[in-house]
Amino acid sequence: MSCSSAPQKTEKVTTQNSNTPAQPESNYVTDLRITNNQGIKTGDVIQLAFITTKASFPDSIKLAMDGIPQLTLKPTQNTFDWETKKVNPGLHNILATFYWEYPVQESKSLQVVLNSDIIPEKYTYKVIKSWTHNSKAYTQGLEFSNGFLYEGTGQYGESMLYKIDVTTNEIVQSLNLPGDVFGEGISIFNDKIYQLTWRSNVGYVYDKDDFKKLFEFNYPTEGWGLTNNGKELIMSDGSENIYFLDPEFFQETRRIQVYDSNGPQKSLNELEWIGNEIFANVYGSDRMIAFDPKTGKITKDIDLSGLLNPKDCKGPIDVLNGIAYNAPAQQLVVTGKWWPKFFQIALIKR
Ligand SMILES: [Ca+2]
Repeated sequence: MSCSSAPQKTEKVTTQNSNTPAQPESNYVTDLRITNNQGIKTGDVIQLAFITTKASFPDSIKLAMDGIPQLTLKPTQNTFDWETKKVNPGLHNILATFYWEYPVQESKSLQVVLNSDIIPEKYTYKVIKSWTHNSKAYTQGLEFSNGFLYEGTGQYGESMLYKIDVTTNEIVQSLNLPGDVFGEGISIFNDKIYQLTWRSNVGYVYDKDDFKKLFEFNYPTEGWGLTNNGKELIMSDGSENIYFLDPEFFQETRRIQVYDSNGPQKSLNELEWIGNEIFANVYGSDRMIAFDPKTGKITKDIDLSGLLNPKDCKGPIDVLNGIAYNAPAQQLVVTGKWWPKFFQIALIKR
């Protein structure tokens, strides 16, 4: 076995360590730009051009995206191409390092937005059945566990967590949140219930059986939707970002940016892991989307408009929010904030 068969580490480009001698920095590159910077999709070629004050070209150029090396080339002209095959969609930071006669070098940074190369499939729905939902529930989180439906609600002074026996539609366990927090998404993992709050940067972990609070955790963003994949908690914050979090210490392990072929999908709200995809409500709309948890590329665009019949709406109604999937029974249930009904639906491809 040769030395070269040792596993290769992913090399991160880091800023220079103060213990290593500084490389002489040059200032020859006056411009570096992307010349096709409109609607670039993952897998497309990015065309770059640079201008220098020197008559010769640099010995080499190395490109890194978000700290990960991507490309090394020996330029023979002031333009070059970069294929973006394995990169996820989203806003990325590019660092280009130009190497002149050793050890002279200089770096230039710029940003690029890559849209998804997938056009989402369009879906509509049919209602399998509907039943009463608490029209005072400002639904923020919805999840099945062992056939029970758990709901987390929002509003200051009114936020709750409760457990519904779906055979009787009765609340069998409930908890009021402190009056100064606005409850958000919930998810159940390892017999614990996790519940986010909107702008308090605090989340709660409860014992699933008795709703006893076990501990609190903190996070730097707003809290919106929450789900899990059996290993990680997965959180939205109202932007296009989805954060994967270690459930023990609630540290971010990675993130994706949710994009379709036209750009970012912001306002991602309640979440649900279904199969190998994450489903999400889009805040303020009747749309639900599904996206690939590895890449953030949107795969399904689901139009849920028309679910509520106006004659069912006796009080105030807010937006569609709340997705729960009962995997053993293959039941997909949705509702909305202050909606009078739950709906079990089936998705229909258009
Ligand atoms: Ca959910």
